[in-house]
Amino acid sequence: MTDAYERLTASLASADPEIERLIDAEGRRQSEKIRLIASENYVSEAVLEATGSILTNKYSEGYAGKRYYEGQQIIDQVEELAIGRAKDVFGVEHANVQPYSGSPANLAVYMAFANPGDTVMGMGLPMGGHLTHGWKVSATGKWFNAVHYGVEKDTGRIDMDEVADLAKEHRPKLIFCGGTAIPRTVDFPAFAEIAREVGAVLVADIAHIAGLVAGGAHPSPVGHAEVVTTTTHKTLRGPRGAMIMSTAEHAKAIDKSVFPGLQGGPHNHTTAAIAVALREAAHESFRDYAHQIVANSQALARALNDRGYDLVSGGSDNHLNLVDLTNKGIGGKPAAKALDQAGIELNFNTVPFDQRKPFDPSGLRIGTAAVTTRGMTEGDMDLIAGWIDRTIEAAKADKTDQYSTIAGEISEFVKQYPIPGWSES
Ligand code: DSN
Repeated sequence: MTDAYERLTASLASADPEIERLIDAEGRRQSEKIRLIASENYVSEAVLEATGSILTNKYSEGYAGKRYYEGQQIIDQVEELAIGRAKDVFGVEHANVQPYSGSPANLAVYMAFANPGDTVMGMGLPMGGHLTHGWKVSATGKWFNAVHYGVEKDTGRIDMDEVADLAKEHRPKLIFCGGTAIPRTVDFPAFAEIAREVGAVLVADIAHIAGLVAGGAHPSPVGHAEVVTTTTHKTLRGPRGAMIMSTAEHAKAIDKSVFPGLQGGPHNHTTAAIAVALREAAHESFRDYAHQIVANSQALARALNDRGYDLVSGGSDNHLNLVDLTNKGIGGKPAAKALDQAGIELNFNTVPFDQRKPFDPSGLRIGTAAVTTRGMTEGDMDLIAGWIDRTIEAAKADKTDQYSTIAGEISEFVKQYPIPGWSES
C-alpha cells in the first residue's frame, strides 16, 4: 500500500477493522474498474491528506476576522488561502469556499437574489440541467416558479432562441446556465446578453467543467456571469465541496446567504483540501490534464461513433459524451448494469426528448476526467469503446458469462494506471 493509504488507515485498522476493510475494498474496486462517471475523479494524495486532517476538529462559523468561536488563528489563514487561490485560478473578484456541496451552493444563490414565488429559469433536468436549477422535485422547483429551456431536437445543442423567448416572456430574476449532461460548450456571452436584456442575474453552474475552465480547455464564464457556482470534486479534482464566485458587487449578499442564511460552521478540512486542489489546478501540468480530458472525450466519441453509437449532439467539446442507445435496442439502465459487472462504471441517463422513463432512460453518460487522471490517452479510448461495445452486445444476447471475461481483461489493463491513495498491499 502507498504511504498515504497506510498513514490514513493505520489506526483505523485496529480501531474499526470493519470500516477499514470496506475502505480497502472500495479502493480495490476503484482501482480495478474503468471509471467513466462524468462527475467523479481521483483526488491526489495531498488532497486526501488535507481532507483527513485535524482541521475537522474546529468550528468556525463566520468568516475570517469575524467568527463566533475563538481559536481561529490558523483556520482564518486556511480559508483565506483557499479564497485567494480561487480568485487567482478563476480570475474572480470574490469567492466563498464554504458551501457544503453543489446543491447548497445553488440554494444560497437563490436566497441571495430571489424570494419564494419568484420566477427563475434553468435548463430542464431531462435536457441536461440540474435538479437545483428549478426542477419540480427539488426545493428550488417547489419554492420558486421555474421555467425551463432545452436543446434543439435536430442538433442536440442548447436552443438559445428558446432561452431568449422564455426570458422575455417570463422575466426571471435568475437564469442558470450549465448542467450535468451537456456535451457541448456553453455559450456564456450569449446567455449574458439575454440576462442583461431582461434584467436577470446570470448564474453559471460550472460544476462539471470547472477543471476545464481552470485549465483553459473550456471558455470561462467570468466577465459574462455575475455569479459562478461550482462543486470542487469533478473535473477540478478536489474534495467533495463547492464554491460560489462572483463580482465584488454581490460579495456581501452571497456571504450572508451562505452563513448565517443557510449553513453553520464550514468544514475546515474540506476548505484546506480545496486550497490544495486549487494550488494543483494553478500548475502548468493541470492545463495539460484539462486538455487531455477533452482529447480523450473526443477520441472516445469517435471510437463509439465508429461502432455505430448515436451521440447526443454528435460528439463532445468537453469531458462527457451522452450516448443514445435507442438504435442499439437496449435501455440505458440494463446497459449500465451490464457494464458495471464487466468492469466499467458509468451511469444511465435521460437523453433529450427521451421516450423512456427517467429511472429507465435511453442513455448513458460517459466522462473522461477520472481515466485521464490515471494517465490514459486517446489510444486507450478505443480499447474502452471496444469493451463497452462487447459488453452491450453480450447484454443484448443475454451472454452474461462474458462480463467476467471482460472484467478480467480490464483489471489487467488498468494495472499500468494506478490510482492515487490506494494500492495493493
Ligand atoms: N450528481 C452530480 C452529477 O453526477 O452530475 C450532479 O449533482
